[in-house]
Amino acid sequence: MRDTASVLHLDLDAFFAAVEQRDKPSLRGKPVVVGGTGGRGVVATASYEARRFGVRSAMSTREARSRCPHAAFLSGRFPAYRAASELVMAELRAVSPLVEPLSLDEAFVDLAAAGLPDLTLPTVTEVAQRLRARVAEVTGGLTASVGLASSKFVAKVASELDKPDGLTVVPPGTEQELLRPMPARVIPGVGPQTTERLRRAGVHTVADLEALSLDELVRLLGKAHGHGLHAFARAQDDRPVVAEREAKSVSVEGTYDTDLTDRRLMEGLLTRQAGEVATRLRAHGLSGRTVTIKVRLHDFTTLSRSSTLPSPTDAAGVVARTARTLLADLDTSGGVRLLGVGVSGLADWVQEDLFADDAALGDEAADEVAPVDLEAAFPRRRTWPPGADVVHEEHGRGWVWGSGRGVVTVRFETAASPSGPVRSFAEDDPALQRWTSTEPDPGEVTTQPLSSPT
Ligand code: TTP
Ligand code: MG
Ligand code: MG
Repeated sequence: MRDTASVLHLDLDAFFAAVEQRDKPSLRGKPVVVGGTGGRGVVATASYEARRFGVRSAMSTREARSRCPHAAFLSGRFPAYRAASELVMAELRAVSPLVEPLSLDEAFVDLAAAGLPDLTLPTVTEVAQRLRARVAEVTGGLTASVGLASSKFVAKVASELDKPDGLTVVPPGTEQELLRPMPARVIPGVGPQTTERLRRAGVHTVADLEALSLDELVRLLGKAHGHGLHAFARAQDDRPVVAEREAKSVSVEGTYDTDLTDRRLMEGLLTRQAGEVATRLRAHGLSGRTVTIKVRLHDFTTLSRSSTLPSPTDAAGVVARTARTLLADLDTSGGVRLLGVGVSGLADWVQEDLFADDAALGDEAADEVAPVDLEAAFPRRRTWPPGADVVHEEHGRGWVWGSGRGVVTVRFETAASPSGPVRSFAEDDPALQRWTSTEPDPGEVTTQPLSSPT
């Protein structure tokens, strides 16, 4: 832990929903829910107006609709979120070379590496306020909340305290005072399981945790976890801000006594392994963008292939499908002795299946997964998902307000226009087209070989 409040944590407010409100003037100040809009869809995020009705991330969209029926339910525009994220990260890197992104909307910045004249509270506070203003400026009005503290742990806790659009500075020396009344789950690595185990031991707050001896904690939670929690409970955290996060991954593999030759069997095994990987990801509250398969052939040649998804996933189905697609490209006719699936590029937030209504794979990639009935299992992307950008020959740019029964309703407005009018068209009206920026489509999957045969 340092003696200056020079670790900055920034997190955008209601990120996906805020981007939607920026680009759809009629939704500003209104409840907006972004996520899967189909029957089994899950909420990715909700605007603060919708949160007032109890709508939360990871809630089923069905539940969200019943709590806030008048909200706009949008299916999400990943390219727009990625573009906004890139602008924000560039602003952070202009402040300090040491920036550690945690997800699209969140990063640590080490102000000790920023070349500031000093690291006193007034200096770092001013840097943080200027940064918040710059973020709003370059993104066209997105707000960010910031925490400043002497460690990553406390900076991250602090950025949550005055959300949205807030700044919390924790003066060095006051960390424990701040943490003690908080629930134990604010500590990194204390997920639902640990929280439950601690609860049964009568531990609810950080102060309760601090009262346990190292021995007691190790007995309760094991050596590594126990030591970690003992330190965190005392606000001790020396983790450095690292610009390139090490490539963490979660993987499962199996070696087989007899060489596998049946393609369907291999696909079945990969599917089961993908399920185990997804379970582990969920257990740690993680998600990742890169799916890798490892295949060792009868002659011990080891191949790995990976594919990067447009957004992080912890969904068994998405991992399994991607793994099977990767397998389809390999010649395994001579037999296989080892198979494995891994997910890397991990983010510490869960991208619930935001695009659950759309096929997560591009059509081309999906076509390669031969043995299952694809159309039934993963229907192709709908043409007019709510919230999608469109352009009409006569009326110009707008977004899909709703569709069904052969009719698409569009609101004609953009970030730069006033709130615009609504008009309906036939679904197959050639004058109406999906509008895409130069960014790749959310359905796109890029495939690149990780390594050649070894
Ligand atoms: P968060 O920063 O956790 O949430 P938020 O920015 O929407 O709201 P807050 O003001 O509380 O920070 O996540 C950033 C984005 O990540 C969020 O806008 C949508 C996406 N996300 C999911 O897709 N699934 C999830 O379960 C969560 C938590 C976030
Ligand atoms: Mg956020
Ligand atoms: Mg975040």
